Amino acid sequence: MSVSAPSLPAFDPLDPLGVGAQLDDEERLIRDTVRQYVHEKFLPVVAEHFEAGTFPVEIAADLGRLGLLGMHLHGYGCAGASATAYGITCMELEAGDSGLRSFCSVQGSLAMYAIHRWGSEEQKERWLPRMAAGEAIGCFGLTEPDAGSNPAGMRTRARRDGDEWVLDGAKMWITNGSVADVAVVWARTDEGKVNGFLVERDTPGFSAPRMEHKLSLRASVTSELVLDGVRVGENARLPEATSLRGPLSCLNEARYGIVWGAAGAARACYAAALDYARTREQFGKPIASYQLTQAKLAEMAVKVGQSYLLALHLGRLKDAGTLRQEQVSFGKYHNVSAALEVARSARTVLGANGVTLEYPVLRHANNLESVLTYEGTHEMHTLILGEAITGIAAFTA
Ligand code: TGC
Ligand code: FAD
Repeated sequence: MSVSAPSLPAFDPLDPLGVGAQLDDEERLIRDTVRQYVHEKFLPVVAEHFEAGTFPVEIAADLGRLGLLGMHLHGYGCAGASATAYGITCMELEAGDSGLRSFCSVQGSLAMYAIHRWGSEEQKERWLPRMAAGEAIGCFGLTEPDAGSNPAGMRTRARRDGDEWVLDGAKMWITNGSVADVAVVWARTDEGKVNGFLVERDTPGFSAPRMEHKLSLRASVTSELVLDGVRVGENARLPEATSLRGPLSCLNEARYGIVWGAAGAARACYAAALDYARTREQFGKPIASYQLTQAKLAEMAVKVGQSYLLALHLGRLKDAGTLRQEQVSFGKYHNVSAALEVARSARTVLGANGVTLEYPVLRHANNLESVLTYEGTHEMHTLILGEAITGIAAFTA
Protein backbone atom coordinates (compact mmCIF):
# COMPACT_ATOMS: atom_id res chain seq x y z
CA MET A 1 0.00 0.00 0.00
CA SER A 2 1.48 3.33 -0.99
CA VAL A 3 1.28 6.19 1.52
CA SER A 4 1.03 9.58 -0.12
CA ALA A 5 3.39 12.22 1.23
CA PRO A 6 1.73 15.12 3.10
CA SER A 7 1.47 18.13 0.82
CA LEU A 8 3.99 20.84 1.63
CA PRO A 9 3.01 24.46 2.04
CA ALA A 10 3.89 26.57 -1.01
CA PHE A 11 7.22 28.42 -0.93
CA ASP A 12 6.59 32.09 -0.12
CA PRO A 13 9.53 34.20 -1.37
CA LEU A 14 8.67 36.94 1.15
CA ASP A 15 8.67 34.48 4.05
CA PRO A 16 11.19 31.93 2.80
CA LEU A 17 11.41 30.01 6.08
CA GLY A 18 7.63 29.86 6.51
CA VAL A 19 7.85 31.68 9.84
CA GLY A 20 4.30 33.04 9.44
CA ALA A 21 2.96 29.49 9.88
CA GLN A 22 4.21 29.64 13.48
CA LEU A 23 1.84 32.50 14.32
CA ASP A 24 -1.47 31.75 15.97
CA ASP A 25 -4.82 32.96 14.62
CA GLU A 26 -4.86 36.10 16.75
CA GLU A 27 -1.31 37.03 15.76
CA ARG A 28 -2.20 36.56 12.08
CA LEU A 29 -5.26 38.73 12.49
CA ILE A 30 -3.17 41.52 14.05
CA ARG A 31 -0.58 41.19 11.29
CA ASP A 32 -3.19 41.41 8.53
CA THR A 33 -5.07 44.29 10.17
CA VAL A 34 -1.96 46.41 10.65
CA ARG A 35 -0.64 45.52 7.20
CA GLN A 36 -3.91 46.60 5.61
CA TYR A 37 -3.96 49.86 7.58
CA VAL A 38 -0.41 50.67 6.50
CA HIS A 39 -1.18 49.91 2.85
CA GLU A 40 -4.44 51.81 2.70
CA LYS A 41 -3.80 54.81 4.93
CA PHE A 42 -0.08 55.32 5.42
CA LEU A 43 1.73 54.31 2.23
CA PRO A 44 -0.29 56.71 0.05
CA VAL A 45 0.97 59.69 2.10
CA VAL A 46 4.40 58.67 3.33
CA ALA A 47 6.47 59.98 0.41
CA GLU A 48 4.86 63.41 0.74
CA HIS A 49 5.63 63.49 4.48
CA PHE A 50 9.15 62.20 3.95
CA GLU A 51 9.79 64.98 1.45
CA ALA A 52 8.26 67.65 3.68
CA GLY A 53 9.95 66.34 6.84
CA THR A 54 6.65 65.91 8.68
CA PHE A 55 4.67 63.15 10.38
CA PRO A 56 0.90 62.81 9.96
CA VAL A 57 0.26 63.14 13.67
CA GLU A 58 -3.50 63.00 13.12
CA ILE A 59 -3.20 59.23 12.55
CA ALA A 60 -2.55 58.85 16.28
CA ALA A 61 -6.33 58.56 16.66
CA ASP A 62 -6.43 55.68 14.14
CA LEU A 63 -3.54 53.94 15.89
CA GLY A 64 -5.39 54.37 19.18
CA ARG A 65 -8.61 52.99 17.72
CA LEU A 66 -6.72 49.96 16.42
CA GLY A 67 -5.35 49.44 19.94
CA LEU A 68 -1.70 49.78 18.85
CA LEU A 69 -0.48 52.43 21.30
CA GLY A 70 1.05 50.83 24.38
CA MET A 71 -0.61 47.62 23.17
CA HIS A 72 1.62 45.30 25.24
CA LEU A 73 0.72 47.10 28.49
CA HIS A 74 -2.10 45.93 30.72
CA GLY A 75 -4.91 48.01 32.20
CA TYR A 76 -5.50 51.77 31.90
CA GLY A 77 -7.12 51.45 28.46
CA CYS A 78 -4.18 49.52 26.97
CA ALA A 79 -4.83 46.44 24.82
CA GLY A 80 -2.85 43.99 26.99
CA ALA A 81 -1.57 42.12 23.91
CA SER A 82 1.34 39.69 23.96
CA ALA A 83 4.91 40.79 23.31
CA THR A 84 4.83 38.78 20.09
CA ALA A 85 1.69 40.57 18.91
CA TYR A 86 3.35 43.89 19.70
CA GLY A 87 6.43 42.81 17.74
CA ILE A 88 4.37 41.75 14.72
CA THR A 89 2.74 45.18 14.82
CA CYS A 90 6.14 46.89 14.81
CA MET A 91 7.16 44.75 11.84
CA GLU A 92 4.14 45.78 9.80
CA LEU A 93 4.42 49.45 10.79
CA GLU A 94 8.09 49.63 9.86
CA ALA A 95 7.41 47.86 6.56
CA GLY A 96 5.59 51.16 5.95
CA ASP A 97 8.25 53.48 7.35
CA SER A 98 10.62 53.55 10.33
CA GLY A 99 9.06 56.91 11.26
CA LEU A 100 5.69 55.22 11.79
CA ARG A 101 7.17 52.49 13.98
CA SER A 102 9.20 55.13 15.83
CA PHE A 103 6.04 57.08 16.60
CA CYS A 104 4.49 53.97 18.17
CA SER A 105 7.71 52.89 19.91
CA VAL A 106 8.17 56.25 21.56
CA GLN A 107 4.53 56.51 22.57
CA GLY A 108 4.10 52.92 23.81
CA SER A 109 7.49 51.54 24.75
CA LEU A 110 9.18 54.68 26.01
CA ALA A 111 6.68 57.26 27.29
CA MET A 112 3.76 54.99 28.25
CA TYR A 113 5.98 52.18 29.51
CA ALA A 114 7.90 54.66 31.70
CA ILE A 115 4.65 55.80 33.32
CA HIS A 116 3.23 52.27 33.55
CA ARG A 117 6.41 50.79 35.07
CA TRP A 118 7.69 53.64 37.20
CA GLY A 119 4.72 56.00 37.72
CA SER A 120 2.24 56.56 40.56
CA GLU A 121 -1.34 55.37 40.37
CA GLU A 122 -2.44 58.97 39.85
CA GLN A 123 0.00 59.45 36.94
CA LYS A 124 -1.14 56.21 35.31
CA GLU A 125 -4.83 57.14 35.59
CA ARG A 126 -4.15 60.64 34.31
CA TRP A 127 -2.07 59.80 31.25
CA LEU A 128 -2.29 56.19 30.08
CA PRO A 129 -5.93 55.98 28.89
CA ARG A 130 -5.57 59.15 26.81
CA MET A 131 -2.21 58.06 25.44
CA ALA A 132 -3.58 54.61 24.52
CA ALA A 133 -6.41 56.33 22.65
CA GLY A 134 -4.00 58.61 20.79
CA GLU A 135 -5.56 61.67 22.43
CA ALA A 136 -2.33 62.61 24.21
CA ILE A 137 1.15 62.21 22.72
CA GLY A 138 4.28 61.46 24.73
CA CYS A 139 8.00 61.78 24.15
CA PHE A 140 11.05 60.48 26.01
CA GLY A 141 13.97 62.77 26.77
CA LEU A 142 17.16 60.95 27.67
CA THR A 143 19.80 61.98 25.09
CA GLU A 144 21.58 65.31 25.53
CA PRO A 145 23.99 67.27 23.36
CA ASP A 146 26.93 65.87 25.38
CA ALA A 147 25.43 62.57 26.57
CA GLY A 148 24.28 60.09 23.91
CA SER A 149 25.74 56.60 24.23
CA ASN A 150 26.63 57.41 27.81
CA PRO A 151 23.42 58.69 29.42
CA ALA A 152 25.13 58.49 32.83
CA GLY A 153 26.93 61.68 31.73
CA MET A 154 23.65 63.66 31.61
CA ARG A 155 23.82 67.29 32.70
CA THR A 156 20.11 68.01 33.11
CA ARG A 157 19.54 68.75 36.78
CA ALA A 158 16.53 68.44 39.07
CA ARG A 159 16.84 70.65 42.16
CA ARG A 160 14.43 70.34 45.05
CA ASP A 161 12.86 73.66 46.10
CA GLY A 162 10.31 73.19 48.88
CA ASP A 163 7.44 71.13 47.47
CA GLU A 164 8.64 71.61 43.92
CA TRP A 165 11.38 70.46 41.57
CA VAL A 166 13.26 72.86 39.31
CA LEU A 167 14.55 71.35 36.06
CA ASP A 168 17.39 72.88 34.05
CA GLY A 169 19.08 71.44 31.00
CA ALA A 170 18.64 70.40 27.38
CA LYS A 171 17.71 67.22 25.58
CA MET A 172 18.43 66.57 21.92
CA TRP A 173 17.18 64.26 19.15
CA ILE A 174 13.84 63.69 20.84
CA THR A 175 11.26 61.91 18.66
CA ASN A 176 7.75 63.45 18.89
CA GLY A 177 9.17 66.26 21.08
CA SER A 178 7.39 69.20 19.39
CA VAL A 179 4.06 67.37 19.10
CA ALA A 180 4.05 65.85 22.58
CA ASP A 181 1.57 66.78 25.29
CA VAL A 182 3.85 65.28 27.91
CA ALA A 183 7.61 64.75 27.96
CA VAL A 184 9.22 62.10 30.14
CA VAL A 185 12.41 63.95 31.11
CA TRP A 186 15.30 62.20 32.84
CA ALA A 187 17.42 64.37 35.13
CA ARG A 188 19.99 63.99 37.89
CA THR A 189 19.09 65.21 41.36
CA ASP A 190 21.41 66.90 43.85
CA GLU A 191 21.93 63.50 45.50
CA GLY A 192 23.18 62.17 42.16
CA LYS A 193 20.15 59.99 41.46
CA VAL A 194 18.54 59.74 38.02
CA ASN A 195 14.83 60.58 38.24
CA GLY A 196 12.10 60.86 35.62
CA PHE A 197 9.67 63.81 35.46
CA LEU A 198 6.46 64.29 33.53
CA VAL A 199 6.67 67.75 31.99
CA GLU A 200 3.53 69.04 30.31
CA ARG A 201 3.85 70.92 27.05
CA ASP A 202 2.71 74.35 28.33
CA THR A 203 4.82 74.41 31.51
CA PRO A 204 6.66 77.78 31.77
CA GLY A 205 10.35 77.44 30.90
CA PHE A 206 9.77 74.37 28.71
CA SER A 207 10.01 74.43 24.93
CA ALA A 208 10.52 71.82 22.23
CA PRO A 209 11.93 73.36 19.03
CA ARG A 210 12.00 71.11 16.00
CA MET A 211 15.32 69.89 14.65
CA GLU A 212 15.33 70.44 10.89
CA HIS A 213 17.40 69.21 7.93
CA LYS A 214 17.59 65.52 8.82
CA LEU A 215 18.48 63.28 5.89
CA SER A 216 17.06 60.22 7.64
CA LEU A 217 13.78 59.38 9.38
CA ARG A 218 12.31 62.39 7.66
CA ALA A 219 8.71 61.32 8.22
CA SER A 220 9.18 61.75 11.95
CA VAL A 221 9.29 64.80 14.22
CA THR A 222 12.64 65.20 16.01
CA SER A 223 13.15 67.97 18.55
CA GLU A 224 15.25 69.53 21.24
CA LEU A 225 13.78 69.86 24.71
CA VAL A 226 14.80 73.03 26.50
CA LEU A 227 14.32 73.16 30.27
CA ASP A 228 14.94 76.60 31.67
CA GLY A 229 13.95 76.73 35.34
CA VAL A 230 10.97 74.46 34.72
CA ARG A 231 8.98 74.05 37.96
CA VAL A 232 6.97 70.88 38.55
CA GLY A 233 5.41 69.39 41.67
CA GLU A 234 6.48 66.20 43.41
CA ASN A 235 3.45 64.60 41.74
CA ALA A 236 5.25 65.00 38.38
CA ARG A 237 8.17 62.80 39.48
CA LEU A 238 8.00 59.09 38.59
CA PRO A 239 8.23 57.80 42.16
CA GLU A 240 9.52 54.30 41.46
CA ALA A 241 12.53 55.22 39.30
CA THR A 242 15.63 56.26 41.21
CA SER A 243 18.55 55.23 39.00
CA LEU A 244 19.61 54.80 35.39
CA ARG A 245 17.76 51.52 35.49
CA GLY A 246 14.58 53.58 35.07
CA PRO A 247 15.29 54.87 31.54
CA LEU A 248 17.36 51.84 30.49
CA SER A 249 14.44 49.49 31.26
CA CYS A 250 12.31 51.54 28.84
CA LEU A 251 14.99 51.29 26.15
CA ASN A 252 14.84 47.53 26.46
CA GLU A 253 11.17 47.59 25.48
CA ALA A 254 11.71 49.88 22.51
CA ARG A 255 14.78 47.97 21.33
CA TYR A 256 12.69 44.80 21.29
CA GLY A 257 10.20 46.52 18.96
CA ILE A 258 13.05 47.61 16.69
CA VAL A 259 14.20 43.99 16.31
CA TRP A 260 10.84 43.29 14.65
CA GLY A 261 10.56 46.63 12.92
CA ALA A 262 13.88 46.26 11.12
CA ALA A 263 12.71 42.87 9.81
CA GLY A 264 9.68 44.65 8.36
CA ALA A 265 11.75 47.35 6.65
CA ALA A 266 14.00 44.64 5.18
CA ARG A 267 11.00 42.69 3.88
CA ALA A 268 9.56 45.79 2.22
CA CYS A 269 12.84 46.54 0.41
CA TYR A 270 13.27 42.95 -0.70
CA ALA A 271 9.65 42.81 -1.93
CA ALA A 272 10.18 45.97 -3.98
CA ALA A 273 13.40 44.59 -5.49
CA LEU A 274 11.81 41.23 -6.31
CA ASP A 275 8.83 42.84 -7.96
CA TYR A 276 11.03 45.19 -9.96
CA ALA A 277 13.44 42.45 -11.02
CA ARG A 278 10.60 40.33 -12.40
CA THR A 279 9.18 43.09 -14.56
CA ARG A 280 12.13 45.25 -15.61
CA GLU A 281 13.64 44.04 -18.86
CA GLN A 282 17.13 44.76 -20.14
CA PHE A 283 18.99 42.99 -22.95
CA GLY A 284 15.66 41.38 -23.89
CA LYS A 285 15.02 39.62 -20.59
CA PRO A 286 13.73 40.41 -17.08
CA ILE A 287 16.70 41.40 -14.94
CA ALA A 288 15.57 38.63 -12.50
CA SER A 289 16.84 36.12 -15.06
CA TYR A 290 20.47 37.22 -14.59
CA GLN A 291 22.55 35.35 -12.05
CA LEU A 292 23.94 38.51 -10.51
CA THR A 293 20.40 39.69 -9.71
CA GLN A 294 19.41 36.29 -8.37
CA ALA A 295 22.45 36.29 -6.09
CA LYS A 296 21.29 39.62 -4.65
CA LEU A 297 17.73 38.35 -4.21
CA ALA A 298 18.90 35.11 -2.59
CA GLU A 299 21.09 37.06 -0.15
CA MET A 300 18.14 39.35 0.69
CA ALA A 301 15.81 36.37 1.16
CA VAL A 302 18.26 34.76 3.59
CA LYS A 303 18.58 37.97 5.63
CA VAL A 304 14.81 38.58 5.65
CA GLY A 305 14.11 34.98 6.73
CA GLN A 306 16.79 35.00 9.45
CA SER A 307 15.56 38.33 10.81
CA TYR A 308 11.92 37.22 11.02
CA LEU A 309 12.91 33.94 12.69
CA LEU A 310 15.10 35.75 15.20
CA ALA A 311 12.39 38.29 16.00
CA LEU A 312 9.80 35.58 16.59
CA HIS A 313 12.21 33.63 18.79
CA LEU A 314 12.84 36.71 20.95
CA GLY A 315 9.08 37.37 21.04
CA ARG A 316 8.39 33.89 22.36
CA LEU A 317 11.14 34.32 24.99
CA LYS A 318 9.66 37.67 26.03
CA ASP A 319 6.19 36.19 26.36
CA ALA A 320 7.66 33.40 28.48
CA GLY A 321 9.33 36.04 30.69
CA THR A 322 12.83 34.74 29.94
CA LEU A 323 14.16 37.33 27.49
CA ARG A 324 17.45 38.87 28.62
CA GLN A 325 18.61 42.38 27.71
CA GLU A 326 21.72 40.95 26.00
CA GLN A 327 19.43 38.94 23.72
CA VAL A 328 17.57 42.11 22.79
CA SER A 329 20.97 43.61 21.89
CA PHE A 330 21.69 40.48 19.82
CA GLY A 331 18.43 41.09 17.95
CA LYS A 332 19.02 44.79 17.35
CA TYR A 333 22.63 44.12 16.33
CA HIS A 334 21.63 41.53 13.75
CA ASN A 335 18.34 42.77 12.38
CA VAL A 336 19.21 46.43 11.90
CA SER A 337 22.48 45.78 10.09
CA ALA A 338 20.83 43.02 8.02
CA ALA A 339 18.02 45.43 7.08
CA LEU A 340 20.52 48.08 6.01
CA GLU A 341 22.36 45.56 3.83
CA VAL A 342 19.07 44.43 2.26
CA ALA A 343 17.98 48.04 1.66
CA ARG A 344 21.27 48.99 0.00
CA SER A 345 21.30 45.90 -2.19
CA ALA A 346 17.62 46.35 -3.13
CA ARG A 347 18.44 49.90 -4.14
CA THR A 348 20.93 48.66 -6.73
CA VAL A 349 18.37 46.27 -8.25
CA LEU A 350 16.12 49.25 -8.96
CA GLY A 351 18.83 51.16 -10.80
CA ALA A 352 18.04 54.87 -11.08
CA ASN A 353 14.48 54.27 -9.89
CA GLY A 354 16.02 53.15 -6.62
CA VAL A 355 16.98 56.71 -5.73
CA THR A 356 13.44 58.07 -6.08
CA LEU A 357 10.58 58.37 -3.61
CA GLU A 358 8.36 56.48 -6.03
CA TYR A 359 9.88 53.30 -4.59
CA PRO A 360 10.43 52.71 -0.88
CA VAL A 361 13.98 51.40 -0.80
CA LEU A 362 16.19 54.47 -0.43
CA ARG A 363 13.66 55.96 2.00
CA HIS A 364 14.04 52.79 4.10
CA ALA A 365 17.83 52.76 3.69
CA ASN A 366 18.04 56.38 4.84
CA ASN A 367 15.72 55.70 7.78
CA LEU A 368 17.72 52.69 8.85
CA GLU A 369 20.79 54.90 9.33
CA SER A 370 18.92 56.46 12.27
CA VAL A 371 17.70 53.08 13.49
CA LEU A 372 21.32 51.89 13.51
CA THR A 373 22.18 54.82 15.79
CA TYR A 374 19.23 55.31 18.11
CA GLU A 375 18.20 53.04 20.95
CA GLY A 376 21.89 52.22 21.44
CA THR A 377 24.29 52.48 18.50
CA HIS A 378 25.47 49.35 16.73
CA GLU A 379 28.75 49.78 18.61
CA MET A 380 26.99 49.93 21.99
CA HIS A 381 25.15 46.68 21.26
CA THR A 382 28.46 45.16 20.16
CA LEU A 383 29.93 46.12 23.54
CA ILE A 384 26.88 44.87 25.45
CA LEU A 385 27.26 41.51 23.69
CA GLY A 386 31.03 41.65 24.21
CA GLU A 387 30.51 42.06 27.94
CA ALA A 388 27.95 39.24 28.06
CA ILE A 389 30.31 36.92 26.17
CA THR A 390 33.56 37.72 28.00
CA GLY A 391 32.38 39.04 31.34
CA ILE A 392 34.52 42.14 30.72
CA ALA A 393 32.94 45.57 30.18
CA ALA A 394 34.75 47.54 27.47
CA PHE A 395 32.69 50.75 27.46
CA THR A 396 35.60 52.80 28.79
CA ALA A 397 39.18 52.55 27.58
P1 TGC B 1 24.92 50.10 33.93
O1 TGC B 1 25.73 50.26 35.18
O2 TGC B 1 25.20 48.98 32.99
O3 TGC B 1 23.36 50.01 34.33
C1 TGC B 1 22.75 50.94 35.19
C2 TGC B 1 21.48 50.29 35.71
O4 TGC B 1 20.60 50.02 34.61
C3 TGC B 1 20.37 48.60 34.49
N1 TGC B 1 20.37 48.30 33.05
C4 TGC B 1 19.27 47.90 32.38
N2 TGC B 1 18.03 47.66 32.78
C5 TGC B 1 17.14 47.26 31.86
N3 TGC B 1 17.46 47.12 30.56
C6 TGC B 1 18.71 47.36 30.10
N4 TGC B 1 19.00 47.19 28.81
C7 TGC B 1 19.68 47.78 31.03
N5 TGC B 1 21.00 48.10 30.95
C8 TGC B 1 21.40 48.41 32.19
C9 TGC B 1 21.49 47.95 35.23
O5 TGC B 1 21.12 46.67 35.69
C10 TGC B 1 21.71 48.93 36.36
O6 TGC B 1 20.67 48.73 37.30
P2 TGC B 1 20.87 49.06 38.89
O7 TGC B 1 19.60 48.58 39.51
O8 TGC B 1 22.09 48.28 39.29
O9 TGC B 1 21.06 50.55 38.98
O10 TGC B 1 24.92 51.49 33.21
P3 TGC B 1 25.99 52.12 32.28
O11 TGC B 1 25.93 53.60 32.47
O12 TGC B 1 27.32 51.44 32.44
O13 TGC B 1 25.33 51.77 30.85
C11 TGC B 1 25.92 51.05 29.92
C12 TGC B 1 25.25 51.19 28.54
C13 TGC B 1 26.27 51.69 27.54
C14 TGC B 1 24.81 49.79 28.13
C15 TGC B 1 24.03 52.14 28.54
O14 TGC B 1 24.41 53.41 28.93
C16 TGC B 1 23.36 52.23 27.20
O15 TGC B 1 22.52 51.39 26.85
N6 TGC B 1 23.69 53.29 26.36
C17 TGC B 1 23.00 53.55 25.11
C18 TGC B 1 22.08 54.75 25.29
C19 TGC B 1 20.84 54.62 24.46
O16 TGC B 1 20.48 53.56 23.97
N7 TGC B 1 20.10 55.70 24.32
C20 TGC B 1 18.83 55.68 23.65
C21 TGC B 1 18.03 56.93 23.92
S1 TGC B 1 16.30 56.79 23.55
C22 TGC B 1 16.22 56.66 21.89
O17 TGC B 1 17.17 56.56 21.20
C23 TGC B 1 14.86 56.66 21.32
S2 TGC B 1 14.89 56.49 19.62
C24 TGC B 1 13.30 56.68 19.18
C25 TGC B 1 12.66 55.40 18.73
O18 TGC B 1 12.78 54.36 19.39
O19 TGC B 1 12.00 55.41 17.70
P1 FAD C 1 27.71 59.36 20.50
O1 FAD C 1 27.36 58.67 21.75
O2 FAD C 1 28.46 60.63 20.58
O3 FAD C 1 28.52 58.34 19.59
C1 FAD C 1 29.25 58.73 18.40
C2 FAD C 1 29.97 57.49 17.89
O4 FAD C 1 30.92 57.04 18.87
C3 FAD C 1 29.03 56.30 17.63
O5 FAD C 1 29.48 55.57 16.54
C4 FAD C 1 29.18 55.48 18.89
O6 FAD C 1 28.86 54.12 18.70
C5 FAD C 1 30.67 55.68 19.19
N1 FAD C 1 31.00 55.43 20.58
C6 FAD C 1 30.54 56.10 21.67
N2 FAD C 1 31.05 55.57 22.80
C7 FAD C 1 31.82 54.53 22.40
C8 FAD C 1 32.60 53.55 23.10
N3 FAD C 1 32.66 53.52 24.42
N4 FAD C 1 33.26 52.63 22.38
C9 FAD C 1 33.17 52.61 21.02
N5 FAD C 1 32.45 53.50 20.31
C10 FAD C 1 31.78 54.45 21.00
N6 FAD C 1 17.17 59.96 22.16
C11 FAD C 1 16.22 60.08 23.11
O7 FAD C 1 16.52 60.18 24.29
N7 FAD C 1 14.90 60.09 22.79
C12 FAD C 1 14.48 60.00 21.50
O8 FAD C 1 13.25 60.00 21.25
C13 FAD C 1 15.45 59.90 20.46
N8 FAD C 1 15.07 59.87 19.15
C14 FAD C 1 16.04 59.91 18.18
C15 FAD C 1 15.65 60.04 16.83
C16 FAD C 1 16.62 60.13 15.84
C17 FAD C 1 16.20 60.33 14.41
C18 FAD C 1 17.99 60.01 16.16
C19 FAD C 1 19.04 60.04 15.09
C20 FAD C 1 18.36 59.88 17.48
C21 FAD C 1 17.41 59.84 18.50
N9 FAD C 1 17.78 59.79 19.86
C22 FAD C 1 16.82 59.87 20.85
C23 FAD C 1 19.19 59.87 20.23
C24 FAD C 1 19.95 58.55 20.10
O9 FAD C 1 19.58 57.66 21.10
C25 FAD C 1 21.45 58.88 20.17
O10 FAD C 1 21.77 59.55 18.97
C26 FAD C 1 22.31 57.65 20.35
O11 FAD C 1 22.13 57.10 21.64
C27 FAD C 1 23.81 57.96 20.13
O12 FAD C 1 24.21 59.09 20.80
P2 FAD C 1 25.04 60.25 20.03
O13 FAD C 1 24.31 60.57 18.78
O14 FAD C 1 25.29 61.33 21.01
O15 FAD C 1 26.40 59.58 19.60
